[in-house]
Amino acid sequence: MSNRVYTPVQLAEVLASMGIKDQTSVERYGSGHINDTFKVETKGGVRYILQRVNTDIFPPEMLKENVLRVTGHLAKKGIKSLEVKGYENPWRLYSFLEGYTSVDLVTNPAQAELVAGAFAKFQNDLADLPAPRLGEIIPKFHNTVDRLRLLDEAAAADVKGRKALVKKELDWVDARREEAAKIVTMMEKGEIPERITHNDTKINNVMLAPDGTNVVIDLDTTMPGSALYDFGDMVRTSSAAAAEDEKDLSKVYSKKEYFEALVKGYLAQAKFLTEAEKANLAFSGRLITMTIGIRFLTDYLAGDTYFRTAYEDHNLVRCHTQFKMVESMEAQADEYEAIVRKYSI
Ligand code: ADP
Ligand code: GN1
Ligand code: MG
Repeated sequence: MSNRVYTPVQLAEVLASMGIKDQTSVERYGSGHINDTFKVETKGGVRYILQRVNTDIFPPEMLKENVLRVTGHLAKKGIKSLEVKGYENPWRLYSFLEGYTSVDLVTNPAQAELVAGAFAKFQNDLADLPAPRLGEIIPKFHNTVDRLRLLDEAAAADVKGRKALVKKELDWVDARREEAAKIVTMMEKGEIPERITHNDTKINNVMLAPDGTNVVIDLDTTMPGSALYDFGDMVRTSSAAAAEDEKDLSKVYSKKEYFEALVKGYLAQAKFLTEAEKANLAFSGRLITMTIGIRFLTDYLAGDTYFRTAYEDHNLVRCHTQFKMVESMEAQADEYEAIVRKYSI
């Protein structure tokens, strides 16, 4: 969790180190859970995004190299991406994407279709990144088996005495352990290919413009992974009827029409997918949503050290929405499989 407080003097020093001296305001910005993000306004009217990378989570030098390689590759191909204006670890400065906005919740199917197409194109745009292999920023990031191991460790340690409060949630997880290894095992056997993937395909990591253009941002977890994890995380966030931390669970479910739009948008662009990948698209939504739910539960048990929280039970509330989303996807599993088949032909 990063709830650090910075003085105006500290922020001014950071900006000065990157050549910016005419700022008129530097304000907290966005709703990300990991990094510290600021919007910088200047006298000349040019705006920037200043970010302090969370170095408890990211190895800063590897991250810098990955981000520079990815943005450099996209720029060379003429693809609009984040523009790095300064990078002095752990701080970096991006040009502000003027005219683009991000949303935390999809409000119509067209938006879901667009987001899915954007992430598919992003994967395609990076498929020809020259060697060497991109650094594995957070090893086993979406490895559900390993996430279960970490949950078990946190439950055993029970540092905050919260285990007794989450018996129901732990039982919920236990009932679903069998499915956890499926994609990991298929990747190990070479049945599902490794690709360069974004790994955090939350809806608010695509900036949208009114003319329908978009820019994929938050490149910190771009690394070798599986297309299925990217698609699954889209289903988690872009088929959701309510926010990730909605307390009224009756409002939380996976919307079939948004799921269909995601499949349509993704398959229209992701021509590179193999049959094995297509066959697991619907499953990936359930798996990744469960995995993120497990991560929220783990952080709750560990005392809220990873995700930024705004109140005592924030991580538990987030865990509940994720588990409810999984239940909703489970209830619609046959329909979701049929939708994937419809667009796979
Ligand atoms: P985090 O890793 O904490 O999620 P992000 O890089 O996603 O941080 O940034 C948080 C939010 O800041 C984004 O959701 C987006 O709204 C905004 N943002 C990030 N980069 C830019 C940019 N270059 N221009 C405009 N807004 C941005
Ligand atoms: C974090 O940084 P942000 O808010 O885009 C997290 C993702 C989770 C997400 C849950 C590096 O993403 O993996 O899915 O929160 N990022 C990292 O909202 O752990
Ligand atoms: Mg983000």
